Amino acid sequence: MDAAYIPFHPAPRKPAFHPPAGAIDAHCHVFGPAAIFPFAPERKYTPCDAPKEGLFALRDFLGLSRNVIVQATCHGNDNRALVDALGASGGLARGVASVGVDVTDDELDALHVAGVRGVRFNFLKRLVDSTPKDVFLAIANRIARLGWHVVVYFEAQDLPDLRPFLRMIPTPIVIDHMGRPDVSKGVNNPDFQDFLALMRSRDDIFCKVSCPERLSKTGPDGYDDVVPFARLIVETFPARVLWGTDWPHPNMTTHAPDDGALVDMIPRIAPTPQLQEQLLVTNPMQLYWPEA
Ligand code: 0GY
Repeated sequence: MDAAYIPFHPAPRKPAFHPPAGAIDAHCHVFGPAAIFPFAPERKYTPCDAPKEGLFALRDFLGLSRNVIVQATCHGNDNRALVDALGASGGLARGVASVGVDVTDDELDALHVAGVRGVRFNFLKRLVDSTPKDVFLAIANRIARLGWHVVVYFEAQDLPDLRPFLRMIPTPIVIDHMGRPDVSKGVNNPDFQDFLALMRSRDDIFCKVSCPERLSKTGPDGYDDVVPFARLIVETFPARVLWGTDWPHPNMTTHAPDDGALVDMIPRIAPTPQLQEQLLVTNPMQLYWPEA
């Protein structure tokens, strides 16, 4: 583990909010254990182990039912820890993988059988070396036959450059962490208005209203400055929002968020039972368990 790395919260509180039956944590990770699933040599950070047993115990403790496990950059394109967790989940987890353009159709088919339903394209320079957009597009075109989607992680200032690329993606798109707005600027700032325009530009773009702990300047436990952003997205696009814990919260520099406090934000960003059902059950089921 890196010297300054902050491990996940050791004892989150029991949330006061009871998620609806079947609620899905649609953004979380598994790390290692490194002794079995080594981190990638090209990684930009080395986290603490955060194996599947911890993730599944947290799911149950928080009153959640299923997980969408997203391949994190510290494991590169080696999806073995992810596939192992999916296999151990008893059908209660689905995955988003990272693959290179050299992945074979047989490898993609095997990932599908394991429970993978998407690939992630990461544009954060502090997390990955950059990949040319035509390589990402080639991958997107390869996975379209499987009915998968593309998960994209970028920051607000990168959106103008990414817009033509996003227009060309032939599958549904899921955007991580609301496109990382600068929440100190308020919801009317041009960057966030651009993000909303992107959401309006296609009816198959989904948004994770996740990661208040990364975006907030006012901080825990309420992360009050993030609420107006998440709530506006939920109320404007109720059929295209997802929620996730982001456990085990890699690369936090200030604090380890209390996952119970994150669950207790849900009724503030999705204030009605119907919005909560869409956010936590209907929408992620449509993307990850469409057959159910
Ligand atoms: C997140 C956020 C981060 C890390 C990764 O794949 C990753 O390593 O996504 C981050 O550092 O902002 O979604 O886990």
